[in-house]
Amino acid sequence: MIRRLYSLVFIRDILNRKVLLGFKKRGFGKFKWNGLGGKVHSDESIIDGARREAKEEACVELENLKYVGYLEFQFEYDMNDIMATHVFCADEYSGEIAETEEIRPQWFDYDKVPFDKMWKDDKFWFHYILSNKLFKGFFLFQSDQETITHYELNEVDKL
Ligand code: 6U4
Ligand code: NA
Ligand code: NA
Repeated sequence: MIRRLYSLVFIRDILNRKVLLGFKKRGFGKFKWNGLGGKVHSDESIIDGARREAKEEACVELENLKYVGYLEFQFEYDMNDIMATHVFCADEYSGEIAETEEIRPQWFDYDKVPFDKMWKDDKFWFHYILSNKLFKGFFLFQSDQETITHYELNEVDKL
């Protein structure tokens, strides 16, 4: 079993109760709304990878990332591979959020998160993002990347 490291970052505007999502224009998860993020490179820490992806995908610089969740994704087309995804939140940023070749970023009200256009697991755990709770989960998808065959999800005290 190979666990590949990924980051997933949600920028929150706590005051206005909005969260930043990115519409993925290409690659894995194309045409879905999701957090920013991607593969962690072998020469960087997970948190540095999260920071780098936020900058590459939406042109934002993040200082204080909070580690909020750990999710494992597995797809039936390759049972040897697990996407070990470390989830972060950021409540401040510098620079100007901008669209890139990979991502079209947009703010969503907490109560208007477009779950029908996101990965199917997101509606299970997104409330943790909005309520500052730590979580761990595992989701097994069928090869269509749409159907969840099995999942486990828990709030945790520490990650
Ligand atoms: P490239 O284009 O190869 O450089 P990179 O940006 O490094 O890609 P990418 O975008 O393929 O990596 O990483 C996948 C992203 O999708 C990570 O942020 C993790 C996230 N992800 C994968 N499966 C997911 C799922 N089921 N639910 C979810 N996010 C998922 O919410
Ligand atoms: Na990415
Ligand atoms: Na990327």
